[in-house]
Amino acid sequence: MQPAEHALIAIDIQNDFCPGGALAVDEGDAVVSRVNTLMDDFAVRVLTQDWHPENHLSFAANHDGAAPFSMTEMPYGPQVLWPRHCVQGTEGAAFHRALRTHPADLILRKGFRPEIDSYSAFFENDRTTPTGLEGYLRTRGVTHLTLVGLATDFCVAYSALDAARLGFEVVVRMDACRAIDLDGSLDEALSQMRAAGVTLANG
Ligand code: VGL
Ligand code: ZN
Repeated sequence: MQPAEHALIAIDIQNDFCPGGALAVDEGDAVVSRVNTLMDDFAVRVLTQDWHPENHLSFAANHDGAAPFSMTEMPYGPQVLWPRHCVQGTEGAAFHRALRTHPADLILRKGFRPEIDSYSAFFENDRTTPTGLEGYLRTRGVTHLTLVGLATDFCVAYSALDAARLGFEVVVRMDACRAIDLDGSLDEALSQMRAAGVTLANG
């Protein structure tokens, strides 16, 4: 059992990021059993859910003629245009059916504003609009985070980098994460996390 100030944050283990989903991550479902086991080791457990409205501007379909996985410029910087995924209330947005959700203390939803994407569990993609998670964790006395889930190179990495910047001690359990790996995004995310002092662990 981890000490009381250590939290487990499981990022976006949802059907659309698992095989057969709209934005499937290779072996995304392979993280489920590891996360289910890890949950018993932590006193504080948070699950996040990517949770987009139909008209979300991260969807290629909401930009005339744009192809999925192409890039666009948003007021807050470059943004990948994704296939439509994790639409609020759909089966794709639901947690993987084998994920143990009952032990979670908090389920945090993000990406619900149509005009701004939110990879990180802490800030939206402008890197300044807070989700509220920092306050939740601090008021519970949490100082150490273990991050798991999908996808290593997007929502997990952005969350880890923000958490490190906020002063949390951060471990990413690589064996309980899987990546999208779009144009070298995984290598880039790994080097950014290492440079930020995030510990990349394997079991
Ligand atoms: C994610 C792309 C778009 C993720 C979410 O959970 O990593 N990636 N939305
Ligand atoms: Zn998304």
